[in-house]
Amino acid sequence: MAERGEMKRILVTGAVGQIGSELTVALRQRYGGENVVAAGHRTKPSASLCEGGPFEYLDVTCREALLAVVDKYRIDTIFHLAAILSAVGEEKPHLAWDVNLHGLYNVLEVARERQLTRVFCPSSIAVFGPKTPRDHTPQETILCPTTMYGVTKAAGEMLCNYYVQRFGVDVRGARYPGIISSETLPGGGTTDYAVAIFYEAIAHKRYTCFVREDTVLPMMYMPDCIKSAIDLMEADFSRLRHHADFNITAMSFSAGELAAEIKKHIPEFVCEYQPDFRQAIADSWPRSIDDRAAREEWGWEPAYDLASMTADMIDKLSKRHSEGRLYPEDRKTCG
Ligand code: AKB
Repeated sequence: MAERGEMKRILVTGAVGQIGSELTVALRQRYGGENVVAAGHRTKPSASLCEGGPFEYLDVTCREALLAVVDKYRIDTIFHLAAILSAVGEEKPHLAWDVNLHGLYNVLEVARERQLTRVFCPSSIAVFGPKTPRDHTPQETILCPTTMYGVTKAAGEMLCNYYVQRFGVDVRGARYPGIISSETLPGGGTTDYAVAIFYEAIAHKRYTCFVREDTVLPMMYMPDCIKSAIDLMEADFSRLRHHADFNITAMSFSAGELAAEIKKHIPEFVCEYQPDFRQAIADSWPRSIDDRAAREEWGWEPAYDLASMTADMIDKLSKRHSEGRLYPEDRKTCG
């Protein structure tokens, strides 16, 4: 394995998405605005994303376009976040296959050809399926996903690990649970209810949840998600026994427990439950995760639990609501 360089010029694909919009800001604070190129596909970026550093429109399924951006900015590190999530993936399985696997293959090939320093590609709890133990799901266990998103993420992990072993490309990634965030809404996942519930509780004091009240899933608050991505990417390679498939979690709760926690802050809040097709997806995923490998190999430790995450979400969204800019579409976009 070649000596490992530093991350100096970073490209973030999917930078307009839920994780990308906040990770780009954090990376720019750490590595300098000009050194972090944000790339989005179709959605208009926020003004702050464009103003903080370079922005490019990029379709990751087009390798020439990706290569052109990598060469233009002399990129040495890619945080590859562009992906189709689980619920949209069930509605558009062919698109999920194309974006999630063809896009990743392009990123890995460009990384191999241009000898990039490092690649980050998030995986998901969606790699697991109904045959996987659902409580404290072990690091090494059955991967038999039943969604197209899960199929692409499981195959993607294996492809990344192959590039590590076969070509010496330093690819890293973790199996993220549902991510709860206050800045950008998630787009088309099964765990989206855990974000939507906050917006609706604040705007309308009511929410109709699309999974059952007793549905338990692993979750993580965005500040922990950002910290995990940066910590994993800055970890000493020689300590890593895993690469693109770390189990990772912060908390587990049912939809009913989340509603009850929100009610502590907004007593009038009422939550109803009308499960739809996403219930079957949620039922195929773990309830809780054993993330000891991540803790041991790169020091993973979350800061937020259900109570502290809920208090912070309500505080942030209430302030924005009082200023008339609760939803992302109420905020300024780029030219
Ligand atoms: C989804 O619900 O599809 C994602 C995920 C768990 O990867 N949030």
